[in-house]
Amino acid sequence: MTVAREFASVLSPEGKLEPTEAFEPFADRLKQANDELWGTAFRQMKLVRAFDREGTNLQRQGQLALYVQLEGQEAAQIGSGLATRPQDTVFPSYREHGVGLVRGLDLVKILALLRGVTNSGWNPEEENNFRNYTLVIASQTLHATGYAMGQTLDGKVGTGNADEDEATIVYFGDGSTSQGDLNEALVFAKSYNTPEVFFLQNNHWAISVPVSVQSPVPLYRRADGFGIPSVQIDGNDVMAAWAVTGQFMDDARAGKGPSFIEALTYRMGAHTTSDDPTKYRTRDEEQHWRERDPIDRLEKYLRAQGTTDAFFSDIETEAADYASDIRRRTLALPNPEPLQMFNHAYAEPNQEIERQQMAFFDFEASLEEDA
Ligand SMILES: Cc1ncc(C[n+]2csc(CCOP(=O)(O)OP(=O)(O)O)c2C)c(N)n1
Repeated sequence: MTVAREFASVLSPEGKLEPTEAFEPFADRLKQANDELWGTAFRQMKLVRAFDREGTNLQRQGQLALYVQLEGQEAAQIGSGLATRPQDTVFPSYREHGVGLVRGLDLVKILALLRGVTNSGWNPEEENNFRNYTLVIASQTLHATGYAMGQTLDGKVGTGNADEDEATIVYFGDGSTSQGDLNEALVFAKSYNTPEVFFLQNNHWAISVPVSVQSPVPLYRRADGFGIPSVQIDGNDVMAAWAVTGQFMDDARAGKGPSFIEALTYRMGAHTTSDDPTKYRTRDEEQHWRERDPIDRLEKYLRAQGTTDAFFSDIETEAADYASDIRRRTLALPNPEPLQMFNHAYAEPNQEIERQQMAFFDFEASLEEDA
């Protein structure tokens, strides 16, 4: 396994501020941050990890059809999410529970999807522009690029009003880089100079396929071929994720066009609860990444700054309460009316959907007659 040397990083695994050369262009941004921000980042990373473990437990207990684990990717998600502004739009893939949390999404909505009691789950406009999950690999990169083209056409970019200018950020994995959709999205993004950040979480595995099989060169360098500036960052460093994403989102809102971030991170869990990573990866590799845990390293930093034990124990309690509340509300989710699934397929009445709805109604009624 190769880990690139030249990534932008500032917070070392020991929790010390040790900026790498590649971080230098972003170093000034750290002056806009303070320990309150890092305290917030720490809290959110702990909450989403507690959510993640509860989600896994619920699936193991038969309460969810499937669960998609994010453990290990908290810094990439929380750091980049905290660098967005409310007016920005976020296009996630299916593992971005941490970004959803930062954007204020009630994460029970994600579990409702995975429990099979909703087809989609939320209206992005009511959820701080956090779009629905996408299971078809890389398709969201096209949605994001189209949306970002719209932001430009609507005159919402580069007006000089930092409180109103908009940008889009789209999340995808290393496996997505092998899809045509992403490559088409990059072409259109550059051609139309979209206000967009492509945020790749390279967690080293596309299910059981290692990233080394997909690309002999570091993935951030693919952006070069499209003329899109790119940076590889230490994805387990919340400060680097925040600073680099913040810079690129500012550039996007200012009309400077798209950019590409490759966050080197690791999924500590399985691809989903249907997967068994012991079949394809080693304990040594997992241990290597365990020692780079994003939450531990921020805790070390905060403790060295004099953060009190009480701060950490309060968050521990809050995270446990949060997970219990998620469980309680997930188990209380009502089963949907079967016919409801036809309601949101089209905005306007549609005869074919109405025909299917009637056919389904008759089918359901026939089951009751048989009973
Ligand atoms: C178009 C398409 N092809 C194949 C799949 C099956 N599939 C689901 S997840 C996955 C791997 C994705 O890996 P990556 O993009 O690295 O994201 P990660 O799951 O590691 O976050 C594949 C091939 C799919 N969902 N969509």
